[in-house]
Amino acid sequence: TKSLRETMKEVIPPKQEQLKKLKVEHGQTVVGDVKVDNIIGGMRGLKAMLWEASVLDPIEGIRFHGLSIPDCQKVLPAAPAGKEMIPESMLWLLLTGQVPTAEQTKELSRELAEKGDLPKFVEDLVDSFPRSLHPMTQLGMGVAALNHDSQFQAAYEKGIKKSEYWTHTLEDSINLIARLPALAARIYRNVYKPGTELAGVQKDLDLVGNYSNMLGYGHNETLTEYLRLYIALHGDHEGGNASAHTAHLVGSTLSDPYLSYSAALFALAGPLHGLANQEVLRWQLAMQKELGDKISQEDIKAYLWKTLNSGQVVPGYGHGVLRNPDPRFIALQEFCDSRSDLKSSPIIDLVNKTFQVAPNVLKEHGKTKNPYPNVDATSGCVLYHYGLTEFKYYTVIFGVSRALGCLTQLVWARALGLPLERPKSLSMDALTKIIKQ
Ligand code: FCX
Repeated sequence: TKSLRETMKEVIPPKQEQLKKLKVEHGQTVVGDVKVDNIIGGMRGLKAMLWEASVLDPIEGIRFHGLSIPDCQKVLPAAPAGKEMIPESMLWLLLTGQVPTAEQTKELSRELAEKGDLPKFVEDLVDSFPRSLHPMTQLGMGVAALNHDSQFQAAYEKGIKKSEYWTHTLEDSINLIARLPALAARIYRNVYKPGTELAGVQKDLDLVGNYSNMLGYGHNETLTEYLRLYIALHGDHEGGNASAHTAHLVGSTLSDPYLSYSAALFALAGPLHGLANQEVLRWQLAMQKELGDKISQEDIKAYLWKTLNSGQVVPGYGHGVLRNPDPRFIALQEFCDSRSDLKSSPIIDLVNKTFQVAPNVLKEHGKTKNPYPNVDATSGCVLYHYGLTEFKYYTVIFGVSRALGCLTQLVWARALGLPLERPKSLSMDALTKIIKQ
């Protein structure tokens, strides 16, 4: 069977050809207009970025190299004793566009475990942070510090050909993904369980098997399986979202993968993006506290209106692109439905009940373009159910996941020789001048 590197060497030349052809034959073809609304509206809907691994359809949701989430759940290999697709098989798909065999997936798990230990100075750095420093700040700083060992940076300093950039970018990306569980688990231990022992990386476990074990949940196979699914599912969501776009922008300056992904993590840390999963749980628990045990649809409706009338958003609902329930939300709901303990969990029940009511309330409210749940509407609740109740940590798990897509695109950006990103900005006066012309 072919290795990941051999596969990449095979799939890159046809893509380079495809790009060349696009440039030569269609370089001047118009694919859309730029409206003033796009310029002042956060560039919504503007087709202005190349992103190879996934495309987001407003109705169908995300597809990874053409495969929908249910497709991926069918074909992507699981952990040896598990059923859910694992991040390693998703990473292989994102990078190569091909579904890996069980053997290829296992080999990638082995490589990641082999490379999973943190350098001592990063352990010391993370241990020196105050416990009160937000876990996302710690994660971003830890990832940036890992660039001490960047192969790309070392090779660039020595002087390498542009055509070789991608190989070093790939090595850095693999090393970074391998080290994320140890880094993220160390942050969890330091902040929430200080003084307790932290398990080491076990060479025979898959990436999430190790992560769950280091978090102290290795004994809970359902939670470990959930984390496998969650981390594989969140891996990529096309290029325009804030974290992916940030990684792409920073990477386009030839910053190494560690610095690029560190920057992306600080975009993920915003409440309108990755922090939403922490907000959802806070909001649902406040609802539970206020409304008590027997909550009716009318109660939920009234609570939703209270949130909206106080000028706040309903966390976990709405999306910049999606206009239907997020298939990632559906996949996580199905996971819960298939396990009796989760099905009867009060917090998961409340998420379900909210889903029955919220879309109509949001439609009536009439502001959001998408009244349906996004993935964050449910993602934290299973963690909460199993005792991982520290909300502030939830975005870190998202951060372990999003590396798959952001780093894949960095490899492709280097393989395709994509240039420095540099859109044109305008002042309002400059814009008005153009409008008057
Ligand atoms: N509750 C109340 N109002 C909402 C809303 C919600 N869930 N979602 C959007 N709106 C409002 C917006 O605030 C905006 O109001 P304004 O005109 O007064 O500024 C109006 O509806 C139009 O927004 P819309 O175009 O539909 O949405 P945007 O693309 O601007 O924003 C996000 C998309 C996701 C930021 C928005 O829906 C939101 O704030 N949702 C709640 C937070 C959340 O769940 N974030 C997670 C998103 C995602 F999954 C991720 O990236 O991680």
